[in-house]
Amino acid sequence: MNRFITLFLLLPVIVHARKLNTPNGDNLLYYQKPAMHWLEALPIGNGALGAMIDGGLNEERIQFNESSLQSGTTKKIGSYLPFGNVYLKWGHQNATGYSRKLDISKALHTVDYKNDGISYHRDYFASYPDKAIVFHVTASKPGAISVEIKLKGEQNQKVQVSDKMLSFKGKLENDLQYESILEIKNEGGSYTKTDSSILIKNANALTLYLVAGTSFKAFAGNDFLGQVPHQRLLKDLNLLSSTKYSALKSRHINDFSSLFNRVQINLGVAPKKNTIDRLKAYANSGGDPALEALLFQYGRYLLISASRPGGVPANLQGIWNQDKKPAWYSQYTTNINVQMNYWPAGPTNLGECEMPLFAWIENLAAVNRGSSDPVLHTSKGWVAYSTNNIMGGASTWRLHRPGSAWLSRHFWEYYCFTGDIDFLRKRAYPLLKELTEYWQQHLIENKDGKLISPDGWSPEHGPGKNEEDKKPYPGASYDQQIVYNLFSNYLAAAKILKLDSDYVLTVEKLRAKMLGPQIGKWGQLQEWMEDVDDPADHHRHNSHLFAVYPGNQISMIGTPAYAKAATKSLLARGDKGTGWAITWRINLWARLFNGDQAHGLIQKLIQPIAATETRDIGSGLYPNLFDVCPPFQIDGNFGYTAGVAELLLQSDLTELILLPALPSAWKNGSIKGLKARGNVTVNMSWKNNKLVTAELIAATSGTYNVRYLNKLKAVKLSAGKVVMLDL
Ligand code: FUC
Repeated sequence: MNRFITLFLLLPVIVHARKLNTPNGDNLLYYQKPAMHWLEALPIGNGALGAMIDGGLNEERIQFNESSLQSGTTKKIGSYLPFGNVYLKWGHQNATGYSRKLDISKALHTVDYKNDGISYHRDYFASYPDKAIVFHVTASKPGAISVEIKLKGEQNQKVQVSDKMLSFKGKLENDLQYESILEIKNEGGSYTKTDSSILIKNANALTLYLVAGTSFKAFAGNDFLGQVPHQRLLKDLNLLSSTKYSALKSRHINDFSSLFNRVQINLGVAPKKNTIDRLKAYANSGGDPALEALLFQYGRYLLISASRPGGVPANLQGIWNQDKKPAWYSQYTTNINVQMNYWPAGPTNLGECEMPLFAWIENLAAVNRGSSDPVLHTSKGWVAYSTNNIMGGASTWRLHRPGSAWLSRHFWEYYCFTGDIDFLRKRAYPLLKELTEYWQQHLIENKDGKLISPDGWSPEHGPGKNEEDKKPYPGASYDQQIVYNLFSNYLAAAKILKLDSDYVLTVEKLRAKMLGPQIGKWGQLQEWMEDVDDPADHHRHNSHLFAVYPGNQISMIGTPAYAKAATKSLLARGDKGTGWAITWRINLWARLFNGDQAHGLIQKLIQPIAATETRDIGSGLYPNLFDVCPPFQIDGNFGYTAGVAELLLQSDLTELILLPALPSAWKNGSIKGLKARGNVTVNMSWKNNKLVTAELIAATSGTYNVRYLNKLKAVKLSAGKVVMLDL
C-alpha cells in the first residue's frame, strides 16, 4: 500500500475584521507568542502524517512527518525519521495582537495577528478523510498575501523546481523510497521562481499542495517494500485541487469531532489565561481542575491524531519527530511504552484508533513466528525483543519474553469494550491460544511444585536485568502476572466462543498451579520470587504491579490482602519518575481506590518544563503539553488520560464501579461517554464529591452489576436505552 499524504495551503482572502478575543474554552490550548521551539509547537496529525508549526512570523516552518518513513528492516531496528520542512517567509516583523490556538475538539490550529494594519488569520488542520494537512489563511485586505515558499528534505535532497511545483525524493538505506511534492496555486497577484523557491506577490488567494509518501507496504512481513508513491501523489494532487476549502474543513471537523465528542468532561471552568500562564499558576497554587480536564482530552486528541485505521501505530512520539536520531529510535518498546499508548482507547471510546496496533502486533507475530534467530526460535507461539519497528525488525538489546503475551491483552480488551465477537473469534482467540500454548511449554515447576517462568526479569532493574549476567531469573512477578493474565484472557475467550473445552480444562489446571503473588517481609508485594525487595527501590518501572493495572488479578474488592501489599509497594516506589512512570502510578492508585494519592501525582505531572530543558528532571509537561520523560515521550500523555478515566469508572465483564477513586479536588463535575467493559456507556455527575446522576446505556440487553461506594445493584439494561440509576 502506498502511503502518501497531501499537505496543501489554501489562502483565500476573506475580507472581514476578526475580533481578537481571549479564548478560554475548555478544549483550547492558547498561546500569545509564536512557537520558536519544536516543543512549543502545537501538533496536528491524521494518523498518516503529522506536522508541527513553529518559526514564528518571519519564517514560519511546517515540520512534517509521514508515519512510515523508517530506516529499519525486518532484521534491524532503524529509526522513525523526520520527512521534511516547508518554509514560509512572511517577513511580518510588526505583528501585534498575536494568538495561537489549538481547539482539540475540532483538531483546528489557528493563528491570528495584525501586521502593518492588516489582520491575518490562519487555520491549520490534518484531515483524515482527505489525507491532507490544510492551511487556510485569510487577510483583512485583498492582495495582502506575499510569501517566499521553500521545501526542504531532511537529507538535503536536491529540490526540483518546476512550474509552481517543488519536490524531492530519495531512498533510505533499507531501500524504502519516498517522495514529496509541493504544488502552489495563486489566485491573483504574481509568482516567480528561483532554483530552490517560489515567490508569491500580492495574491488574493494562494494554495499550496504538499503530498508525500513512501513505498512502505504495511504489515506484509518481510515483503515491506511496495510501489514508489509517484503516480499516487500526482493523482492525489489533481483530486484535491478541485475540492473547495470549506468542504475540506467541514469534512475534517465532522470526522474528527465524531470521535472526539464521544466523551465530554467537566471538572471546572477554565480561567481566562493562556496555557503557559495556566501551567505556571497550576505549579504555584494548583487549583485548575479544568486544566486537568483539558489534559485528559488532549490525550484523546493526540491518540486520534496519531493512530487511525489503515496507518501504523502511535510510536514513542506518536507521529511527531524532528530528530534524525530520536531517543529510543522513536520506535515501539513493549515493556510498557507502546501498551500505554493505547490504554485510553477502550475506556474513552476510541476503539478504532487501536486498529493500527493490532495490525502491527499481527505483523510482529508473522515475522517472529518460527524465526531462525536462536533467541526468538520457538515451536509454539512467538516471542519478541523489547524494541521493534513497523517492519517487525528489532533492536536486539534484550529479549522480552512476556512482551507478546502483554500485547495480546489489547486484543482481549478490545473485545471487552466493544463486544465485537467476530474480532474475538478471528483475531483475538488465535493469538491468545498460540501464546497460551507457548507458555504451557515454557513454564517449569519450582521446588514447591508451582509453575514459574524460568528466565524472566522485572524490566530494567534487579536480578535478571542484563543478558550479560546470563543468570536466568526464575519466577519474576512481572512474568508470573502477565502469564496469569494471558491464561485468564484465553479462558474467558474460549468460554465465550465455546471452543476447545478440553484445552480449557488444561489451562485452568496450569493457571491454578502457577506461583501467584507473594507478600514479603515488610508487607510488600514481592517483585521477585525471593523476598528481596528493597523499600528504597524507587525504580521507574512498576512491573510487579502489572496485576493491579493494567491486569486485574489483584483488586481492592477481590483480593484485599494483595491490594494492601500492593499499596505498600507503590508507596515505596514513591512519586518521582519518568512521565510514563508517574502516569502508570496514577492508574495504580486509581485501582487501589486512592484518588487523592493519584491526584498528588497529577499535580507532579502538571509541572511546566521549558522547551529548552535538557537536564533529567523527571516528569512534567513541555509548553505544548507534551509529556516529559525526559526527553519528550508521548506515552505519558496517554497514560494520564487512561488514569483520569480509571479514577472515574472501573469495570470488568462482571461489574462496573462508579467513581471508585474520585479525588477530593474534583468536588463537582461530570463526565459523559466513558465506556465500561461489556460495552456500556456511562454518564455521571457529582456534587460535593458525591455521585448525583448516573446514566447507563448498554449495547446489549442484560443484567449488569453496578457498584457505588458500598452498594452493589443488579441493573436490567435494554440495548440502546438510557437508564438513569436511582442511587
Ligand atoms: C523503557 C523505559 C525507558 C524509556 C524506553 C522507551 O526502556 O524504561 O524509560 O521509556 O522504554
